[in-house]
Amino acid sequence: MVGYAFMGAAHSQGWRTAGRVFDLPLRPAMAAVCGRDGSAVRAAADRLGWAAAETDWRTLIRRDDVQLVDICTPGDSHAEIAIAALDAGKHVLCEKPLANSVEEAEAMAAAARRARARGQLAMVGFNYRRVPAMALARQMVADGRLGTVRHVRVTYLQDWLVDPDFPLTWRLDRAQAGSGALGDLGAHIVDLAQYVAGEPVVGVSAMTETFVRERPLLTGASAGLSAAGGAGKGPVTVDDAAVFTARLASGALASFEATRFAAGRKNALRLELNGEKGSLAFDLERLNELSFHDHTEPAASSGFRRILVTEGDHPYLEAWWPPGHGLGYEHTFVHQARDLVHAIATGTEPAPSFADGLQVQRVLAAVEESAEKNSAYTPIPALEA
Ligand code: SOE
Repeated sequence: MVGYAFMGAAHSQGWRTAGRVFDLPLRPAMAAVCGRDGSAVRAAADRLGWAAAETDWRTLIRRDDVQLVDICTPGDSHAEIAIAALDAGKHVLCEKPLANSVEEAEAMAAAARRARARGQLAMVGFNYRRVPAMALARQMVADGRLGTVRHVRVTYLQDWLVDPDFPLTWRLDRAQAGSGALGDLGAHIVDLAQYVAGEPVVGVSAMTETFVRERPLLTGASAGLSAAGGAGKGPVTVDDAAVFTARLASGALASFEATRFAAGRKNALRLELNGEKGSLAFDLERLNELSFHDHTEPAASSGFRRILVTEGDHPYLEAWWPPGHGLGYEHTFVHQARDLVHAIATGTEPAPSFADGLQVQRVLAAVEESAEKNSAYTPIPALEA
């Protein structure tokens, strides 16, 4: 693994746990973790359960005991590390968004295609696909329970930037993060909407905004989403919020909102789909539940009902707790590790692949282009076959 902060800790949890809960065809061994600061990375290795620590990712990807490289760094290093790791013969898991630009994502998808021919796999870490309720929602849509889907409505709301004195962390620097709420949160909801609806976004009309354009410079390190600022100020070079409407290939209309300015909303990802035969609704803050309205039932007795997604025959739940004993955020990373291990053992293309990550990157770029052109409708180029 490269990187060991918030996402590195979450992925480590996944690698530590997957083989202890699920019956896996291969057993992940946590060989080495890499970071630039020697003593900090050694401490992280001990804390997170990695056997060794490295301070140079180039050394890490050359290790004979490394077969899979998990990239949990800011977006500006994804392309270089992923392409080098694939070229060195390793499988790769890369945190979302795949890259900071479409050009980088194209180069990564091309490297993944070449590596696939040699039997290597590359996957993007869109972990919310691995919430059991989301996998169930996708199944229900695919099984026709909603009929033709007309609307997809998704919001991803956080509030850690409401305070204008929150400092300039790497997430607010375009050079490191690529974009702001758009790439960090918008990427998740674009992927999730497409995954659940089973249809790609084909065009967008967007607005983005940076509400606070200067912030205190960071003093010290930032942990998770918290950080301290000093006296001087610097420019925010990413969006604080992105709002966009979209068309899906099927003709459904979708709306997306990604913001770090929704006071009181900590990690509120909500999704609703409306179809001819029914609707589905989900709220990440109640992630063991899925609401379903069956519109084919008599109106007098129909309405949204709660499906408690904790049954042994719900996705991923065969190996967890008895019904009603729910799961949380961290389990999505366990499921991600499980799915990738299965893909590697069977040699099947993992989902989401780097090609899927590239397609999301094109949607993000189209959102930025549309916002620059006063919300002009901007089509998304289809993936080459
Ligand atoms: C910060 O906004 C963040 O940690 C994202 O980067 C993650 O992808 C998301 O899962 C939670 O919020």
